[in-house]
Amino acid sequence: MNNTESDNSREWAAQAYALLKKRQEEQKQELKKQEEQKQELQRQEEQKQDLIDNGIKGNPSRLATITTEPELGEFDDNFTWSAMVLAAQGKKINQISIDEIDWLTKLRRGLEETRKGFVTELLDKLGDDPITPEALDDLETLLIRADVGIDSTDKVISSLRQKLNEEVVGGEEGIKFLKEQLKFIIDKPIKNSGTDLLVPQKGKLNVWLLVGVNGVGKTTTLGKLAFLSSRSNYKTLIAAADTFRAAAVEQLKVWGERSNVDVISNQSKNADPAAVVFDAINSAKKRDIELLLVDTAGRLQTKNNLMDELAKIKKIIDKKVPDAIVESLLVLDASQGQNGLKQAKSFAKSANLSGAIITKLDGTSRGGVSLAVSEEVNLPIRFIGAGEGIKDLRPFNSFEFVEALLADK
Ligand SMILES: Nc1nc2c(ncn2[C@@H]2O[C@H](COP(=O)(O)OP(=O)(O)OP(=O)(O)O)[C@@H](O)[C@H]2O)c(=O)[nH]1
Ligand SMILES: [Mg+2]
Repeated sequence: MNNTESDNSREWAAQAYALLKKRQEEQKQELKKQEEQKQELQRQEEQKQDLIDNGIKGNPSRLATITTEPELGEFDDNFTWSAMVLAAQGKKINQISIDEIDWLTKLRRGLEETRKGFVTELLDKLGDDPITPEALDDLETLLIRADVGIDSTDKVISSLRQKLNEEVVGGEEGIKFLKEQLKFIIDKPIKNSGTDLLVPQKGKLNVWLLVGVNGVGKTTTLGKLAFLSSRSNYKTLIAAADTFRAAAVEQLKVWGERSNVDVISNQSKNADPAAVVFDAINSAKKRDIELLLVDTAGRLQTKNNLMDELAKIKKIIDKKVPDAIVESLLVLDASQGQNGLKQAKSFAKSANLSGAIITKLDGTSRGGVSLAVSEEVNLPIRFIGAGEGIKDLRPFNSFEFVEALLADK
C-alpha cells in the first residue's frame, strides 16, 4: 500500500469510526429512553396496585443486555486495520457494524502468537529489498514453524521461486504474492465443495454433526453455532448425543438457554447416542426445525468404537430423514498443531467429513495449521473460533484469515 492509499484508508476508517460512534450513542439514548419509560410505567403500576410491600422493584435485566453488546473501542490500530480489511472486501462505510470490527480485532489478536514467530521476522528479513533465494529458505523455515505443513509450504515456496526466476520481486510485493498463494490453498477445498459459505438451507431440515477427539471444543462450538443460528432466525434444536460424559448434557443446556434453543437429551446412564438422535429427529420433524445441531462424544468406553458410533448416528439420520442436508464437521483445536492434523487425517478416512471448524485460534502460535487442513486433508474450513464467548465464532473468511495472519503491525 503506498502512502496515498494508506492515507485514504485511514480517512475511510476515521469516517467509519465516527459513524459507528454516532450510531452507538443513538442506540444508547434510545435504550435509555425505553428503560425510563418502562420504569415510569412500572412505578405507576406499583403505585396503583399498592404493591410496595411485595418488594417488586424495577428490573435491571434490560440494561444488563445492553452491556453484553460489544462497545466501540478506541480509534486505534485495531480499528483502522479492521476497517481496512472490511473496505478491501467492498464494504461501504454505512454497512459495517461494531460486531464485525470486534470480531476482526479478536481474530487479529488471536493470530498474534502465530504472527510473532512468523511475520515480524519475515518482514525484518524481507525488508524493502528485492527477495533473494536465501530469504526464501528463511521463509520456508518460518512457514513450517507456524505449522503450515510441508505440502502447503512446498507449494508456496516453489511458486515464489518461479516468480523470482522471472522477475525481481520487492519485499512488499513478495508479501502480497504470499497472501495470494495462501488464500489460494485455503480456498481450493471451499471452491471444490461448490458452497462458498455454509449456511443452513431455509425451509429444510439441516443436520450438522460436530465430531472430533475429546477436548477440542465441540460442545462450545455447538453452543456458539446455536446462538448464530437462532440469531439469524433459523428454527434450531440441539441433540445431546454425547452420552459418554456425564456433564455434557448440563453444559449443552447452559448454551441452549443462552441462545433460547431447546436441547433433546436422555439422562439415563449409558443411553445410546443414536437413540438420542432418533428422538431429536422426531422432535425436529414435529417442530419444523431447520437446523439440528448434534453434539457427539470425543471419547468412548473401549468397547465402543467412536467411528462405529458415528456411523450408527448417520444411518439413523439417512433412514429417518433421507432428504435432510447433512454436514459432518470436524472440530480441530489449532493449538494441537500437527497432532490435530493427524487426527483430521484419521477421521477423514472413516467419518465421511464435509468440513472443518478450527477452534482456539486465540493464544496459539499454530494458526498456520488451518492451511495444512485445507491442503492435506482437503476439507473446506467452515467456521473459526477464537475465544470462549458466545460470539467468538464466525463463518470462515479466507481473506480475513490471511490478512490477520500476515498483518504487519
Ligand atoms: N480459548 C479458547 N478456548 C476454547 C475455544 N473453544 C473451546 N474452548 C475451551 O476448550 C475446552 C473444551 O471445550 P469443549 O467444548 O468442552 O470440548 P469438547 O470437544 O466438547 O470436549 P469433550 O466433550 O470432552 O470431547 C473448554 O474449556 C472450552 O471453554 C476457543 O475458541 N478458544
Ligand atoms: Mg463435548
